[in-house]
Amino acid sequence: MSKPIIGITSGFVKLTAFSKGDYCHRDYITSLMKAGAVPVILPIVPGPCVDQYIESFDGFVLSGGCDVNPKFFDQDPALNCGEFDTDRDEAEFQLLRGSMKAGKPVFGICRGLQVINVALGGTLIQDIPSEVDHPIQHDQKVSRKQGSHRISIHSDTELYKLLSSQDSMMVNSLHHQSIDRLGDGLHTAAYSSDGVIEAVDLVDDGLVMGVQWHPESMTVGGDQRMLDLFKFFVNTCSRKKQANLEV
Ligand SMILES: [Mn+2]
Repeated sequence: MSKPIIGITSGFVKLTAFSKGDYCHRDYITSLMKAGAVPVILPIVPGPCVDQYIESFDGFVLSGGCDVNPKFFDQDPALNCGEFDTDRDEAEFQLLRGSMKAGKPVFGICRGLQVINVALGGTLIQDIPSEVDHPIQHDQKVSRKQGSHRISIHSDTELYKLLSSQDSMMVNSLHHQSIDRLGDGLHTAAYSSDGVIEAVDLVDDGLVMGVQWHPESMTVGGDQRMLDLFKFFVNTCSRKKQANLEV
């Protein structure tokens, strides 16, 4: 069977007055290819394009990027909320909900995890340093290829199983927002020592998972367990693709 084709969402960036466009960090591409998929970067525009993406691709990575507009969880922007892109928020909510309906796997990374949570009715901590008691450093100063803080992993999760029953590990950390109240059907798969939720999966599903760290950069840094995470996702996409062909 041919390799699964995975769409990766992008962010809109302005480089100069003459250069602006749709951006996706190369590490997502490299990791998905290493895991056996064909990656495609998706320009993120709300509307009919997204529905066509869902029909055409075998799974989706919701990538990292700017903050989520707090209006989507009924809050005004806190003083330390960063820039947001409302069009991207809406397009990614549409992509997630449509993929769930169509049974296409979704892997949310960093902002992607937060998008999944808000799309399912959850709320976010808009700025960890000002809203969490005794926060650890979630905006690490070392290379994004290496882990900087520890997470604890719940033993009743896919994450625990696919990491060979490890109950803790080191992850990198490049975020200042995180999940506050969980969205419908989500449960916590991992958390850091200050109580910040670092991974979720969708109860009784196995098709939606999200992590707050950046496994794509640790994979490129040579971390085998992070590559296993991508292989798990890509294998899930292959399995679903096969099942859809047989229908
Ligand atoms: Mn973190």
